[in-house]
Amino acid sequence: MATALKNLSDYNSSDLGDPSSLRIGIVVAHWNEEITSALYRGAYDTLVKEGVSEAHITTVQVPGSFELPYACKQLITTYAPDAVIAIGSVIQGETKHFDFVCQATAQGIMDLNTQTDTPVIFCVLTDNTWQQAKDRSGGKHGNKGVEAAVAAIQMAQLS
Ligand code: DLZ
Repeated sequence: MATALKNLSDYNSSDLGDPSSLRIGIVVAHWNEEITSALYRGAYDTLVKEGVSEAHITTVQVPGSFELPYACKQLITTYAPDAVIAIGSVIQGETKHFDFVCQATAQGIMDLNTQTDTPVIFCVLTDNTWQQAKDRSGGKHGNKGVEAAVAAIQMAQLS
């Protein structure tokens, strides 16, 4: 089973069932756009490769990761997706902003998972350096967007 692996980038397609009827929302933060666009591409391409119809994928862009929970909630209300993927990249700076943005984003997304019937996948990188973010968005540690798409397909089929 794919979830037995530490890295979902190594998933088996046969574990994913039939995703052809699933409706997936994606919310992507503009901040650190080079990283988030690579994550988005990894997620989108994986959804389509595994059989999700492009017509069933709705994408919304927000300014930064802090805005992800609000937009995910709006998407759940207006589009009624089977799962939502929240994509962001927070990179450590010289102030405490990193801690507040990471904490608020993670808590907001967790709240949606417990307070709505729609799974929201946490595809927010929280890195100390730009290189660490590059390594996880299509570099030597794979692409966490791919993993988020796999998680979304699996969680969407739980309900
Ligand atoms: C302000 C801010 C900072 C300092 N760093 C990041 C970051 O690394 N990644 C990210 O996604 N967003 C960052 N932001 C922006 C906040 O998420 C948010 O968009 C603004 O505070 C406006 O609410």
